[in-house]
Amino acid sequence: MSYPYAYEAPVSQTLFDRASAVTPGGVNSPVRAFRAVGGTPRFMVSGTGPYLTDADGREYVDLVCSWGPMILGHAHPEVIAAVQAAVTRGTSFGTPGEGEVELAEEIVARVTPVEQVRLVSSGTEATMSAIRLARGFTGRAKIVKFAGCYHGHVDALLAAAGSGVATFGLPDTPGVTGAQAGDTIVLPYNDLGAVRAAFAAHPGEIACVITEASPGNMGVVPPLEGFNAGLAEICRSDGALYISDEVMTGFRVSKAGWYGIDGVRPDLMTFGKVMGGGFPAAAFGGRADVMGHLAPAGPVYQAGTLSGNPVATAAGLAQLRLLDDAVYETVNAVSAEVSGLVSEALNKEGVAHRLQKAGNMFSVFFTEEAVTNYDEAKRQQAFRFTGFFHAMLAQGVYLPPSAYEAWFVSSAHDARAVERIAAALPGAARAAAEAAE
Ligand code: KE4
Repeated sequence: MSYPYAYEAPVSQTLFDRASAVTPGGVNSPVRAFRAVGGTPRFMVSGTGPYLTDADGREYVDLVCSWGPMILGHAHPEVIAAVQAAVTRGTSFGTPGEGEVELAEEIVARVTPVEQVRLVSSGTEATMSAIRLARGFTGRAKIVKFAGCYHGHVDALLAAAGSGVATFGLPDTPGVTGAQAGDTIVLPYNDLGAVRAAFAAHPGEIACVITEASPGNMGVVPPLEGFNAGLAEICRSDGALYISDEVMTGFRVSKAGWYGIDGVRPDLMTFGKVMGGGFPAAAFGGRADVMGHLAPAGPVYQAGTLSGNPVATAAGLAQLRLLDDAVYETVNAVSAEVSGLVSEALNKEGVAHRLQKAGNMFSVFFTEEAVTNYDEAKRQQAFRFTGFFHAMLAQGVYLPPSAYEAWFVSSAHDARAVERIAAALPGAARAAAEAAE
């Protein structure tokens, strides 16, 4: 099948060769390197609305949206204007500023469990700080996370499951020591029995459970009915803190993130992506009595040179203030339309798949079984995603370059963009059908 774009991307390849000479793997974040799907990572030069344009001058409909932040589409004029106004007043003062107060007030107003919030510069900082705060508040060392959930590159959270259900984590990457992973218990997702067993094995010793509010980092694997509520109850009865990581879902799946969907009240929450409007801004927050333990109010140290940066907070505030009910209705509708088209195309080619959604986030697993945890996710025929990905890329649709990521749309994905996606799907579904391991 001939496609509008050749497989080769010569200018991106030249840039990738240059990047690889000075940056490990040629990228500043591993998933961008296309290692899971092969081929040349596309070096993007601009974005507007639902579109990205790469260094070879090729335009794509973007279904990554910078891994979630660009919910209004790229270069939204009102976000750009807010940034332009802020940047002309200076870029960083290292002092408190009104913008960070306004952004904090916006988060507190939207998400009821957040009584106090601290701004940071990345989701990793947010989860790292929340874990430290939970340990400092409870005086306990152990933490629970779930296999397949990603919370940023925090040492204690880069742990793989130990040998048994309630045994301690093993380092999941070189550089993380046994001591750093040794207090982390890694459990199967969506398994409250395993959580109860871990707490029974370590009563009064677990500082917190951290979970993605609705996981998107193993592909989209929503919590089963009652799972998050069960976590909150188990934590409450043992005196541990329930941390809901909403870096991906926060302000994306509703005005109040996943909390706005399931209403389960965490003790602490983490945010990022959408709240930064495309700039490095993230946050963690929750119960005032817990947050009050943070320096300088309390003894748990946490800090950041660019925390609450005036330009980043201007971008985040501008974006959040534009995210009204109408925008969420649009994003939800576009997501439903696109995901429906994907499934329809794969069904026409007889490709076994599970389309899984969490609000307006979705992803495709090439398997017939429902995917409720990471082991089940890994049983999919991921080689079919590779063929599907490259067929879409060659037709001008940019998917996440991994079968284990969420797909994202924006309110800027209009009928023309959806038509472009629909036109590319038959060829991609055929490529998935014809793919061989
Ligand atoms: P950052 O440190 O990348 O800002 O956030 C870490 C993080 C924390 N929690 C959740 C639920 C997340 O999804 C993330 C980051 N997500 C990935 C996408 N799977 C970011 C993309 C990347 O690593 O390049």
